[in-house]
Amino acid sequence: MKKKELERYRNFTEITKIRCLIFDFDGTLAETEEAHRKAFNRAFQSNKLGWNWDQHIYKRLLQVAGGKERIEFYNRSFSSNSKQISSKDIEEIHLQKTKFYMQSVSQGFVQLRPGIREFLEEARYNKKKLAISTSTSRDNVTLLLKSCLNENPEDVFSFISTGDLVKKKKPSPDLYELVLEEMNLKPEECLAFEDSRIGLVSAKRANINTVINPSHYSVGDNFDEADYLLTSFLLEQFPKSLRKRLAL
Ligand code: XBP
Ligand code: MG
Repeated sequence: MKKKELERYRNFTEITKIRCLIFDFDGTLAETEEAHRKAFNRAFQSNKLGWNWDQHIYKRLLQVAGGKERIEFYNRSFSSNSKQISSKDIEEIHLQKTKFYMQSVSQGFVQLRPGIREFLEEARYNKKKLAISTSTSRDNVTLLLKSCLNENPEDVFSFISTGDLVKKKKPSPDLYELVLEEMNLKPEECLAFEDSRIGLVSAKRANINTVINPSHYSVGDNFDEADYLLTSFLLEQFPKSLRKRLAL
């Protein structure tokens, strides 16, 4: 796109009214990845795999979206041929991991990130539509939101795009494109909120302007293409340009 056209496009997207805020889930709405990591390790232990993902390796593995895909990647890349496990085993181990993760959510070990609850309330009060775009499963989203928001997720989010609904997870744009399609929205009418590089790339490939607020595991990632960079979801700490864009 020529410089002039890009300028015109940028100005156009800047003036289009934001109708929908699309939130990533893990790492954005809530700091979930430490609970996921511990659940993976519990599942590896109960299957006597001899695997243990510490925080260092897990930061690298989070470049692979999807728990099952992450186990497959680790199995292919780090375990010797003799110790490689079958895709049936991976399926079973991921189911066990999800059970352990859901236990920790039910016990209250995972909470919304500071400011998220108030941000969602303010956005709804100002008649913004809300949506979710996440590589995790619908069950994981439902359980956490029910326990943290005490509301049915469907009453808060108009559409919840989850990993089980698309062929390609992040950084492919599929999860975000599904939100646009299902809610009949144009990319310039939306803002995406993400915590990771693969999430940023996914939203940008769907031509959606993206706000990044790094999470515990994504601090230091490359967010060059982000339209806004936050260090907090507390509204009073949003840059003025973002509050103006959101009309909040
Ligand atoms: C984060 C993910 C998920 C979780 C693990 O998704 O990539 O895979 O790490 O959950 P997002 P599952 O940041 O897009 O919300 O094991 O259920 O995949
Ligand atoms: Mg995320």
